[in-house]
Amino acid sequence: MRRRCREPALLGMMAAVLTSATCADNRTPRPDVRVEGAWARAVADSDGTTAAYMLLRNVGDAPGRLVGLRSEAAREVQLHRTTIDESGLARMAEIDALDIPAGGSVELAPGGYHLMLLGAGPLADGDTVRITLDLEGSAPVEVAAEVRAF
Ligand SMILES: [Cu+2]
Repeated sequence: MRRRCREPALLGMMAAVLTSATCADNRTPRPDVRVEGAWARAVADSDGTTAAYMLLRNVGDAPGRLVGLRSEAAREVQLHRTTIDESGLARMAEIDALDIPAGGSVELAPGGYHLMLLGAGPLADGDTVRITLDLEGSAPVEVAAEVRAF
């Protein structure tokens, strides 16, 4: 249930306090996903494959869900997860979505979750790759990932 908040300046002090309390109680919980420390690995090929990493922090009060990815710098961007199998080999697989808990964060880092950029490059140290994250229940987030050569 949503209720419109009235302009507190038009009301008395007591009414303003009551109004803001009412608005806070009835506000629809929303995810608010912020991105920190985004970077992508350099790639020499013009039609190469590379990975991007970042911290996804949800400062909102509802769970966030990453459901789509796109970039003008790549033909396709996929969400991947790396796991180690019984023989110690690293394998990665595409996953459909990634949940970011309310008030929590998920790290995309080498050896774990990452974004896979297919049909990307060349990307050199110091370049910037722009990636758009599509999230359920909130506006898309634009990410500027710094390209690093390591
Ligand atoms: Cu991958």
